[in-house]
Amino acid sequence: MLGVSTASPDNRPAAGQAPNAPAPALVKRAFSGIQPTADSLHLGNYLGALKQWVALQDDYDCVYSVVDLHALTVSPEPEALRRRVRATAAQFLAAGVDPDKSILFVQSQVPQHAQLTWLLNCLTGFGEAGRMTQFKDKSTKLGSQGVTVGLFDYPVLMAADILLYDAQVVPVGEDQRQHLELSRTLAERLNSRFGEGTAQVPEALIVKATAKIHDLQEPAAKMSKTGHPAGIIELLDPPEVIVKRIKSAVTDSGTEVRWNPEEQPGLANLLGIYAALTGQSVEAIVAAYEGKMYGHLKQDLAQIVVEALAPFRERTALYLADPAQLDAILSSGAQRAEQIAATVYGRMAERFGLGPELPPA
Ligand code: AQP
Repeated sequence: MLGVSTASPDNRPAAGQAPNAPAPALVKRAFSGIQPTADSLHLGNYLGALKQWVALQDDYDCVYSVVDLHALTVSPEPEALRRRVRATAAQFLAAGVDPDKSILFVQSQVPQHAQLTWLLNCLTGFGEAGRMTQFKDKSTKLGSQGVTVGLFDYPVLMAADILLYDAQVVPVGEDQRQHLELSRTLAERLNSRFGEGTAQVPEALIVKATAKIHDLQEPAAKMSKTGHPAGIIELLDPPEVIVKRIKSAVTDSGTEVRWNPEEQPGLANLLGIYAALTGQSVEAIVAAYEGKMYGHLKQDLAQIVVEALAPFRERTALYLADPAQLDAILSSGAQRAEQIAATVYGRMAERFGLGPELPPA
């Protein structure tokens, strides 16, 4: 926990506050999660989400989760899921998530996520959930035989993740905007049905420049764990793979380096990655490559990515070499997360009429 807050660490009301209301915190809370659906995260996950997570830690009370219940929607092998939970947590830590500042935990270790999902299911319209574009895209790819109720319900579980921590901000990439809107709608619905203060209405924190890192082979699509393998840069890729992927990235027609996302989306994607990793503006990069060819830019960018990811790979390996320490960090994080989640779930469940009534506020 960071800075000064009127809320106790578990967000219980301070003395003199109504027992059945969210505690007003001076320090805003951020929540986000990433699915353990691959052994390595990719550059889109890092630039779109994880980088913001790390930056928020100094100003926000941060809660970050390896969302393994979400990963069940792609039917992983049990052993692969266990391995990826640890690998994903190790990558959060290697990227700079600090367990002394932030709560870092595995979603399935806090039972209130599944419990609150049920309550929210009973407030979510079937048509409303069916309009989620990610569900439509994924279910089209899977075909009717492969689509589960879990995949359909994914955005409701995500709303539960966020509302359980009274989160004000949710750092995510552009692809999660619609899901975030549903979380906001459900929070507002809880407040209008059961009274203001039942739920905190969250805001998406989406950084425009890195909101959508594109697939290197298919620049119209987002870089994705389930995309074309040659279109992804995995954070744990060895240097030779990174160099090969960047050199073979699709860069549209033409040879000059310029910023034109509509006509040259492949090149614009490389410029965006370059800018995000070096902190330079796109204009400065374009000016520096005046008179040079795409090949020069790709060669330099490959070096920049290799150098940026080398220490990350080393730190991840160190965390993975000590699974007992990793498990201890996650177990302590789960205890801290559950303290908050139990209080918020209790408040919401009571308003639904579950369990004994609390004394009036
Ligand atoms: N290409 C991207 N650009 C920017 N942000 C991205 N994110 C994902 N891809 C990009 C952000 O990363 C976080 C973690 O996402 P997730 O693992 O929970 O699920 P996802 O969005 O489905 O990620 P993937 O890797 O792209 O997986 P699949 O293949 O399943 O679609 C989120 O904040 C997301 O916005």
